[in-house]
Amino acid sequence: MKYPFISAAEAASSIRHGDTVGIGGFSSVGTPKAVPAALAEHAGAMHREGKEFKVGLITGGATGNQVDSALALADAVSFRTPFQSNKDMRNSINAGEVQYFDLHLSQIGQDVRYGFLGKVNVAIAEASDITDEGEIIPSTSVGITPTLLQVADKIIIELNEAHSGKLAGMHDIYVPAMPPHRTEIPIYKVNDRIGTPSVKIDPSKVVGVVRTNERDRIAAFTPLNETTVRIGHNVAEFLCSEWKRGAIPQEFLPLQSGVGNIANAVLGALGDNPALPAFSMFTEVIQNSVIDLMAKGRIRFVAGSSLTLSDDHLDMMYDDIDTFRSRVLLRPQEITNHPELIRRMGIIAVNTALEADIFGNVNSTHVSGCKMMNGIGGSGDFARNAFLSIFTTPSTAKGGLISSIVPQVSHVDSTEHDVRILVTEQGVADLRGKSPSQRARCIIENCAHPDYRQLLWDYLKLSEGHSCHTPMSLKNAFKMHIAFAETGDMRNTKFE
Ligand code: 0RQ
Repeated sequence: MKYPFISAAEAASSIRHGDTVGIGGFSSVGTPKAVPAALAEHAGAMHREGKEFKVGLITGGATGNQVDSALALADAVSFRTPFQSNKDMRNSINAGEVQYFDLHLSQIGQDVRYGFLGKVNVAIAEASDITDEGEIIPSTSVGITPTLLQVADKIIIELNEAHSGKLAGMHDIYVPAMPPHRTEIPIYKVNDRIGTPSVKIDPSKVVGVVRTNERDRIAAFTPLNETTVRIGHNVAEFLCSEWKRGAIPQEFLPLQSGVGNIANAVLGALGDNPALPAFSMFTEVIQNSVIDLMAKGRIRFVAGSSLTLSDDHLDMMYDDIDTFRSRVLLRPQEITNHPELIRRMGIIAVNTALEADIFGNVNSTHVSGCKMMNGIGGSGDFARNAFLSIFTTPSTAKGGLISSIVPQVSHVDSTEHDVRILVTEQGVADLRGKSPSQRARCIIENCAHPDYRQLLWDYLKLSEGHSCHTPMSLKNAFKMHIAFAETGDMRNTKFE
């Protein structure tokens, strides 16, 4: 071993109050585990001595409990970017204790290299192996780890022996050059390899290597229900009819699928639809359903940034690793989500909305316009640049008290210009080539829940006819949200 072995506590003690710490990992996997926990303990000890201790936290995406819960509960984070999906971190963000900024996931790596977020003092990254030359083979995700290792002053490596010897050869590491010297990214097909299988680092920066032997703990998905099954079916039927009429090429196009329960259900429905040909995926997160569909021969190849798999699915892969190694590529999120590549290869993107308005603007992040849920993730990267950008949502939330179709979203993540198709369990709204008032009719008719349809027609009627392009009533646009805030039920809305 080229680098010294140290304990997690020794590693954590090299981190100072005020440091910006870059922690590797993506979509809750491939994140370091021992050092963040030790860092939380170190912060707690400093606080008990009456000393200040907070760090800025930059990650690739979601990091799981070992990082976000531990550090949020220890009150050890000053700022956080770009994506989280952890209850404790979410509470700290919404309480104003952590300054959080939400960014498209394709941008965070380059923002770090551009110096937009200041200096990164320490990078902590999980490796599955370290080569004899001292190069790092990442574990189950790549995220922005290559960038963090490149820019940080100090490097701490967690060598996770639970993955050692399994993942070598599955990574394709490529970091674009700095403008104005950047050239095209030479990926023309999903399975083109352009990078290296490991990350080269400067040995003089390495503080030490901490040994671990622990898998990531992936939360179980909520079982499919009637609503998610219907949404999946509607997406699959829509894509099938587009394919049959020749709007999607015969060999089909690569697919991106978002995170969460609904995305998992949609992918399952697409894969199991016998009318559709087997397809490839160009996505960020490789979820359980992808491995199931690969085993059935329905997905030919997948490129993503993380293997966000439960233990049984990771075992399935490890048991047949040679086959999977030839059909799975793990790349930095800057590449998996790159606008140039998404547009070039004609990706079909399917992401989830919290709410959508009758014009097709989508809110993926903020409950009632103010409370952060997770972050925009890669949904914006894909939605803007996709061949077809589809958003899905159940037509209601919280047992029908909330309509997910509203006159005006309370926060905008993907604009009406980026949303081509909206799907709920009620049906499909194809927004292509439609004006705002045509879109409003199409969405109310096809996507709104019957309990809310008349309310939305009423809104449209009183907003139209005062010589404007987009039928909108400033007085009434948020009345449904206000009714929920005041009475706990959007059905109590009274328009003026
Ligand atoms: O709350 O858990 O308390 O019941 O929101 O909703 O229906 O379980 O949906 O798990 O698929 O997540 C948009 C959050 C959906 C996710 C979002 C409440 C609802 C529930 C979750 P409870 P569901 P999902 C690429 C793509 C952004 C990032 C992204 C997400 C909870 O998909 O984070 O797209 N997307 N990345 O009850 C109030 C509403 C609501 C609502 C739902 N209108 N108002 N609450 N909920 N609608 C991948 C990456 O970026 C890595």
